[in-house]
Amino acid sequence: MSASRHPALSATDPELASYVAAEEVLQAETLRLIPSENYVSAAVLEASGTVLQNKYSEGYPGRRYYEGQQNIDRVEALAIERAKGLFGVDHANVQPYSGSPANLAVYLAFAKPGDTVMGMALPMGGHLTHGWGVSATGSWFRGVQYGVRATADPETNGLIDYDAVRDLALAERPKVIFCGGTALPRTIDFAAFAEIAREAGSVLVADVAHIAGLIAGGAHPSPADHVDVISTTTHKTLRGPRGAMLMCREEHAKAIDKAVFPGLQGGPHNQTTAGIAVALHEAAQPSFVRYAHAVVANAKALAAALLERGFDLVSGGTDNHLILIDLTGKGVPGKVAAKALDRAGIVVNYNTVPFDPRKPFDPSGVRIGTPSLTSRGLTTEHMSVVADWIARSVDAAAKGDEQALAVIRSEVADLMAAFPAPGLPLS
Ligand code: DSN
Repeated sequence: MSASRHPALSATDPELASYVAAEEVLQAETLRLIPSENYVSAAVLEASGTVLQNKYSEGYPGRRYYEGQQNIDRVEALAIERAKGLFGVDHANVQPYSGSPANLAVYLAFAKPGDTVMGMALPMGGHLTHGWGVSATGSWFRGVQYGVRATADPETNGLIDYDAVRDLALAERPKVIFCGGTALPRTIDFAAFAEIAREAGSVLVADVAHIAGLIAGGAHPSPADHVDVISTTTHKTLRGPRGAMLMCREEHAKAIDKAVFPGLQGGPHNQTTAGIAVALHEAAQPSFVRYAHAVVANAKALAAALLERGFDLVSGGTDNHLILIDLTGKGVPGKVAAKALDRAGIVVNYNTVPFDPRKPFDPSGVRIGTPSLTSRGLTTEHMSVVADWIARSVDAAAKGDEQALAVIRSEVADLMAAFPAPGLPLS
């Protein structure tokens, strides 16, 4: 970080400033493929680092426990109105600190400890907070879990088994059903989940953290007409600061608000609320519609290029921003591949694949996505180069060829230098 960009920080704490500067270089020079990450705009960065940081604001706009909220109320009301408009919902709460607290608030609103709750199993592509055992949501509640199909038919293999979801829901009658997840490359059928939840008498929650930006931009169907609650983080495809929102029908508004505050949290992070408001404004622009569709087009092109290079993709491809690669056939464990890719300047995360025989800390797959590279302006014409780099890196990992990884790293840095990253001064 140059002193002119953050003069006070550089003067006060040069050591910390040097770490931020190094991260800026890393984010500028590398090809970031983690599907839950992105680049926020300079405007979102600015809004997230303001004097709004200095305020305590327990309560909601017009109903606070502290005075001096004239401006904070306006900021939060603006974020709420923008969320309601963008997602077509009756009510929005923009205070959850992040996705996990947001989901905890949903349980607090609709279930009691010991109640049965249902979600997709983590190794199948769900999330810890969807009732998985090591999470509080799987120990304070009785979590029952669904997964994806394992069939010989490539048309259905790796897809959510809606018949099994229905059978489980009707057998268990969970208080809450979560749909959505963190490693789902295919479109979620919210209407099918709604039908199941109605039959089972369950509250249906769509956790759209990964695809919120695609929904906002019209590149994935919206759950708004089908579910009771929408839970989302704000920092993935939505391209906002790290935070979360809960949105719902009017009938659930009081329960959701009460669960977030005072049920679970204290004062909202007002500086984050401001960043969310800016991100929602950006996501309402025509350019964001183009962005959301470009994310999906890039992911489909990248999936096709990987298939051509002999990669095995869970579900055979993607409908959204995310691709889950099963590396079993390549003979390279996911962690080994992820670390080699990192040395090649390509940032991914190792990930379980459905029915993974390996352990979560040493799984068979890597998870990649296109939100960040699309934010930098890469298009479908670049995806064969990206697939080549991935193929060469995995090959180099198998052979222990560090020189090959170094060559790829320099090629990656050369291309990325031509595509400045939003919010970054370097590149
Ligand atoms: N950690 C997020 C992800 O990477 O998908 C989910 O919470």
